[in-house]
Amino acid sequence: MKMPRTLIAASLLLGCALPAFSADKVILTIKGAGCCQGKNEQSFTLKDLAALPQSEIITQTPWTKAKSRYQGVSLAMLLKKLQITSSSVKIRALNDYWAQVPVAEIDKYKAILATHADGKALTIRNKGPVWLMLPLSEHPEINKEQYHSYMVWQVHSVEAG
Ligand SMILES: Nc1nc2c(c(=O)[nH]1)N[C@H]1C(S)=C(S)[C@@H](COP(=O)(O)O)O[C@H]1N2
Ligand SMILES: [Mo]
Repeated sequence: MKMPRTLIAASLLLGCALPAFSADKVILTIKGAGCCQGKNEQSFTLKDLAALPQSEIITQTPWTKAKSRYQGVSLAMLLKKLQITSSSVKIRALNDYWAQVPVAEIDKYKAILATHADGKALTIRNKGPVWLMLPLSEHPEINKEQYHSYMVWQVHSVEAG
């Protein structure tokens, strides 16, 4: 069937109105020697992440005024599931930013890879699609520079070591 030109134009326009990533696009890759059933890495779409058990952190951050309810997978759970046993992980952003985060802190404070804030998927503009979230409001002792530096936004990969 030949598609009318106006219909093509309309779908292109609609395409532009959609978010910069869809539920089926890879947004996160976990890497590590021996990780992921011997594949050394595993990639996740937003849909894949949403299908895993979800955790929540309700907190304020230095970059957001009001408290929000952040939802996503527990990073400790994901590392365990993928057999990553290193004592730290390198969390890389879409830009050149990265942070080396001790797994002990990830475990202790139940860090999450937030994909939603107040029920809405995080967009790149709003520090998504993935933002490493820590419970700053619940634990004022970690509301400081060192821990802020762990809170990588626009995360695109997590590497063992
Ligand atoms: N993607 C990304 N996440 C990031 C950063 C960054 O530059 N890019 N800076 C980190 C550091 S070192 C800290 S202290 C805070 C800095 O936030 P600010 O630049 O708003 O002060 O966010 C952290 N998360
Ligand atoms: Mo920082």
